[in-house]
Amino acid sequence: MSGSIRASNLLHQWWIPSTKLPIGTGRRRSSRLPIGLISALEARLGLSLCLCQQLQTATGAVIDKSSKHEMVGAFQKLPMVMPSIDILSSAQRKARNVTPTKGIANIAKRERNRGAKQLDALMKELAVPLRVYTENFPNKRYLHPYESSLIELTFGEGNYEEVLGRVDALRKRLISVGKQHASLCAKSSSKREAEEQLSEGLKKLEEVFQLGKNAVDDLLNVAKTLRAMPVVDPQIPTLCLVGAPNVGKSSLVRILSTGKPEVCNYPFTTRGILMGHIIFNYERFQVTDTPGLLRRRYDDRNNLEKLTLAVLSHLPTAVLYVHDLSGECGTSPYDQFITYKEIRERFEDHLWLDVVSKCDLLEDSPANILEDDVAGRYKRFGPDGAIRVSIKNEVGVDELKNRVQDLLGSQMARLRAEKTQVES
Ligand SMILES: Nc1nc2c(ncn2[C@@H]2O[C@H](COP(=O)(O)OP(=O)(O)OP(=O)(O)O)[C@@H](O)[C@H]2O)c(=O)[nH]1
Ligand SMILES: [Mg+2]
Repeated sequence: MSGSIRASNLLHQWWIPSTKLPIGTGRRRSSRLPIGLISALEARLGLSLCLCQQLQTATGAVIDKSSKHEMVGAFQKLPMVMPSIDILSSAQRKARNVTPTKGIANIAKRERNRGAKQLDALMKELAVPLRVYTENFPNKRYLHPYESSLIELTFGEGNYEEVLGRVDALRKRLISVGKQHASLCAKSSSKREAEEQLSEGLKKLEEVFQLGKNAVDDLLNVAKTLRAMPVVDPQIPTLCLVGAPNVGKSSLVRILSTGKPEVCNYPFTTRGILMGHIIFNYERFQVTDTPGLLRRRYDDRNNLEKLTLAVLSHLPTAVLYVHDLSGECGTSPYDQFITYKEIRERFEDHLWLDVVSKCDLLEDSPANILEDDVAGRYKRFGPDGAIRVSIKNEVGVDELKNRVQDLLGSQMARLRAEKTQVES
């Protein structure tokens, strides 16, 4: 990240509410969006993410058997970063209050002593908080892979480390300049020279800090962003809604859980991982809504799509895969089929439930053509065993809830078995 500008732009983009998007409204019935338009939308939106935390859970253990429990939840333990302006003013105030060592009768000596001590104090007051930050912000290599992916997809590869590197470089420069000027002051031959050296040293330290202070403010923004990310407890069974953009994932999250993600008739309404909770028989489960997946190679996917894949890769979720066979969503059933096959194969070990959404639109849908191969059957019925749901007409909702409850029950049993295995 080249300095503060990139970081602050990034963080600013972050919160562009999707309601400001140029097309579509929730009331419009039809929006067949061609892939070209979807790409244009993406370009317009940038690849910024909006990670909203609707509900926080206690942090807990990790499914990855090689990881330690406390590895999840690192973002909630980040040190509080003070704005650079506050660090500077507090350091200057404290340094000014430093008095010479008692009992020095000689005026020149006393002034030398005072000057050197004040410069030393200013240097330390500026450098110590920076050391605390660089030592306590986690090294991405030791984070849980989910949190590590969040950092990478959020700030871009290497940018988190780059901000920390700039803070550390500032700390080192402050120490070097502070020591040099304190030493010059201590060597002054007169009271006047000591005063001049002190004033010169204070000015120089302030200059150095002013020059590098953006690094501290960037780190403050990084910390704010990371703390606001959703906390997922991998010990609690989690349902992850996956599917192409605009197929009705968020609508299903709204009826299944406490999560209230935005629902709109355009792709990539959901721009981050959203957490909700679902209670069955006094048992609490997590639900994550994710950004939609388009038919394309991994390298061509945007960071929103990669975020969805990171959840599936690194968290022990059961999948609720949503298919819109009406084509209303803007992605053709065939393209959904191709993406589905890829994701299903890639995450074959996940517990899984397929849902065909918007079934109120299916009867007269042009996608209802008879073809007898796998893709043809998919276009008519969705994957084998898929249940049909319409939020609009309230069809299949009870069955969906029952099947989700069963799925999460199985996920719970699986998590318990894995825990027992790890413990024994
Ligand atoms: N006719 C009909 N429309 C539905 C149904 N469920 C959802 N929709 C509409 O489909 C559109 C997209 O719904 P969302 O829930 O935002 O879809 P999404 O998959 O979360 O979309 P992204 O977050 O953009 O990926 C909205 O206009 C919904 O009102 C349904 O059962 N029937
Ligand atoms: Mg959504």
